[in-house]
Amino acid sequence: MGKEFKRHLITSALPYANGPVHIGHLAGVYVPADIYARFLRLKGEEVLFIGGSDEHGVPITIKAKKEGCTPQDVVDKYHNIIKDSFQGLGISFDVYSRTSSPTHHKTAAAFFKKLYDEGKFVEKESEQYFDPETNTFLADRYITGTCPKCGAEGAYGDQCEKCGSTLSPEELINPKSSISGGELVKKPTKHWYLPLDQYEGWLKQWILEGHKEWKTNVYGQCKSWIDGGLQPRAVSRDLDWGVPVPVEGAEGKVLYVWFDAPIGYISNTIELLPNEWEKWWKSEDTKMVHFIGKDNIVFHCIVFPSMLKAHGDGFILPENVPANEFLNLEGDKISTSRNWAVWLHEYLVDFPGKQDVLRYVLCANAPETKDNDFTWKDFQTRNNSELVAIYGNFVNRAIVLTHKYFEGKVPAVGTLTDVDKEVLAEIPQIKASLEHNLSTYKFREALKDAMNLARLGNKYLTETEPWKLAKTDMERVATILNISLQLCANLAIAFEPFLPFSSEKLVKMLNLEKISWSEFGGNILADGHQLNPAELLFAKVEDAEIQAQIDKLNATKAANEAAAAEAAGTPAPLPQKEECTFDDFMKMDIRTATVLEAVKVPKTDKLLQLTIDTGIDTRTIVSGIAEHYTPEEMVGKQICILANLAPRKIKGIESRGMILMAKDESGRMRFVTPAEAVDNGACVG
Ligand code: B3M
Ligand code: ZN
Repeated sequence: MGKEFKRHLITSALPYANGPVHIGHLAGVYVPADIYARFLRLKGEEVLFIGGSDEHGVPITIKAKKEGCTPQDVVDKYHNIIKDSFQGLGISFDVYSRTSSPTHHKTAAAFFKKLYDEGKFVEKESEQYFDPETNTFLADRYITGTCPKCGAEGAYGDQCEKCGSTLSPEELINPKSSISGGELVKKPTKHWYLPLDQYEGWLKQWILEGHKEWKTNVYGQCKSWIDGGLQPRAVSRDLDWGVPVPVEGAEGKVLYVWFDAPIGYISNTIELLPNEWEKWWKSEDTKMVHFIGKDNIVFHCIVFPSMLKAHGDGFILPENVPANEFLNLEGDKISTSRNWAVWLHEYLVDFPGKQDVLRYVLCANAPETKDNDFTWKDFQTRNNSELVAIYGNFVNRAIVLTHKYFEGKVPAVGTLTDVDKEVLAEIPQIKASLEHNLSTYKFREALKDAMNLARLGNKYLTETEPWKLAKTDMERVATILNISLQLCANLAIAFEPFLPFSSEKLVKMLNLEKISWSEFGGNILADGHQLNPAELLFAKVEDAEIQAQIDKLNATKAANEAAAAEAAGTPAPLPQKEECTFDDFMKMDIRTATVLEAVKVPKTDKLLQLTIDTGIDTRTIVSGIAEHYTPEEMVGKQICILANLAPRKIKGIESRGMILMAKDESGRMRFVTPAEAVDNGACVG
């Protein structure tokens, strides 16, 4: 399988610090990267796993404007939320820093300066939109106007959110500044461009010839970019938030966020290992792998490598970029702006101690080859019928029975039967498959392998039934439990990259010091080894927990629909009221009745005084429906009333009950009537 490397540099995309991390980020980038890093560490490899927040770029400045704070406040807030939640999920970064750090500013500026000094950039002046009121050039996002494609108002200079078209500010009809609301003028401004066209031949060689083994989605995107012809890319922007362009005459200009962010991988290495970072970045013995989502492919496969190549100085290039597709949520695209997401920091609060369940489900459903869907029902099923029923159940039975029959000491094996031998022979086979899949970034398949090992154990115990043999054949029981416990120890290793919290628990139960990949495949526990008491590895996820999450999403959906309807000028129905109990409902005496007489209440516009036959009596009800019905329209109508509403005096008239009316958001009111005539006094409910 190609070259042997001495060490592994693993990077994972630096999330923008303008919002928290959600399950889409996790499934696409951080869970697979962490699995890979943990696997290699378990194998005893030298590993460096780099993470950090991407704290520059226009979205952060927009967020700051919206929230009325500084960009620094925004990134401080989200950097901490993101960092803590990653830690909570066991993402095992060796360093998690940020691109607003002084080390990064210094590193990124020096990188730019070297390319600048060596004439690697092309300087170009172009006409850009300028807002005279705020005296600034505007980033595409700050320019709004009418969409040329669908005619929607409020389209951005880079995209119309209504029809999804990618736009350039030039295409917008009647472009305005979204900051001042004012007219824009065009003004010349100078920027530096990385001439990607000059790297085309080299990229062709390196990727299209040299990396045919890359995932088809990644290779395909690279090929279509390169075949389409590469253009010079601006690497600076007129903006006041970012790394200042470190050359004279560049006041008010910063490095383009996609120029500085990947350098963040280098800066974060320098921050952690100021004296040793070069061996990670400049040695052919280092294997670098970038974990990213599909929207970042061009930057990691084409732009950043071209930057590294331009820099010279022996920077290595990625050996692989196993980018993933996207994860959807309950059939809908995950969206930060629509709050359609499961946020990691909220999950950790809602499901304490269940980090591994999320890791498991996200890996099992990882969008490795196509977009995939996360549903809460699937989350529950995978937990209850896989983690609890197979893995957890097996481990629990093996350890509990050992305590029951052998005082928690690993019993020695006796004569092995064919069944025993078959089970033992399967362990190294599963290991080989697992190792192959992990090494080739097929994490879903790898997780299946690990689960197959648990299935093997579960099936073995179910078939051999040691609890029955305990009455007659203790030697056989000893053999079965020894083999089962060896399987448990192997499972702790096999699952460690995926489910580190559970492996740690299992290692404790098995009273092991440390586990390593090299032990995987054979006997790990010595005869007579003392186990600790059994604990449950996984707990069931109850229907109510799932319902609570679904309710939360439904509330989001309702809020989004209301906002969309409001924007479109059609008011949406009111959201559902607070829950009431069955008993609350049963207290209400709702019944059918017929209007006998109706008159307007004098000196009012809204009130009718109605005489009603309720089936149990004849009574007066005053109702605010005069704007919707004339007295004549009401007479003879069968209606529904709340009969036991406490009597109230309205305009001096005692009203006993209330007429049930349906009122829509436009304010129109209609009384509620049975579909067909029924006796007066029939109870509704
Ligand atoms: N912040 C984009 C993203 O989160 C970007 C990644 C930078 S990696 C150097 O999708
Ligand atoms: Zn549009």
